[in-house]
Amino acid sequence: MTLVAAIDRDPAEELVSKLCRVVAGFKLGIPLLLRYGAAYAHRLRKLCRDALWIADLKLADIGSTMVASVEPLLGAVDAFIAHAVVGVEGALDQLANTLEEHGTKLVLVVAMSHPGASSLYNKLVEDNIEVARRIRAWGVVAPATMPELVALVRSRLPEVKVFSPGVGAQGAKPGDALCAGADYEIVGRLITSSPDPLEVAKKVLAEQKKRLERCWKP
Ligand code: BMP
Repeated sequence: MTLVAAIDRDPAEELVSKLCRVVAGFKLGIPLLLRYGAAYAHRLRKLCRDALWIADLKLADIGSTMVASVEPLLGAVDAFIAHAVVGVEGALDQLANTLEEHGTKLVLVVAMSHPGASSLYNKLVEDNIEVARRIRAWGVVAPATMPELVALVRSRLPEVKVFSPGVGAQGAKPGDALCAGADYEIVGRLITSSPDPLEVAKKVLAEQKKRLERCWKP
């Protein structure tokens, strides 16, 4: 399964129950977690235990603050997202140690999907990739809207899971990032704003499959 549903706003019990075993996992965003709290994330997880659960806190702080931020969600999720740009010493090293002690994974944002991000790139992305390599991140986030960056990240970090947001509401098509080497595409509003999220998720998966068949052909 190559689809992760991003849940950012609305109560999601029904959505999780419908999409459980259809999508690979769920990414819980800051707006949802602020509104409904950590206990809510623990409850959601129980509705679909075997999915890959990710808390997208977009951590970017000193180590001790990042560690304090993840504590309420330990056990509710399998992975946390932090920004690579904060660097290793005194920041991601402490977070990575804490997560490892709890058997929880670290996913680093190395490149973002919005239009303004592209002017920041080149050296920054290379630096972020190096941070991900040094800290042995389990996963990274790279933009479906810029498949060339997904391909760059994949070539530099062959063993790392690549998660790509930007499909649907931000303009990328299902399969764009997978064809460039991503493992998962993250889809939010296209699914969560639909009156029939299950149907849309199935359609995205079918489109991904079709596109992958074409892009891997010699
Ligand atoms: P949507 O498909 O509705 O655009 O949602 C994309 C999700 O991925 C949101 O949760 C957003 O915060 C996240 N995201 C992103 O869009 N771009 C990035 O570079 C990194 C993200 O985590």
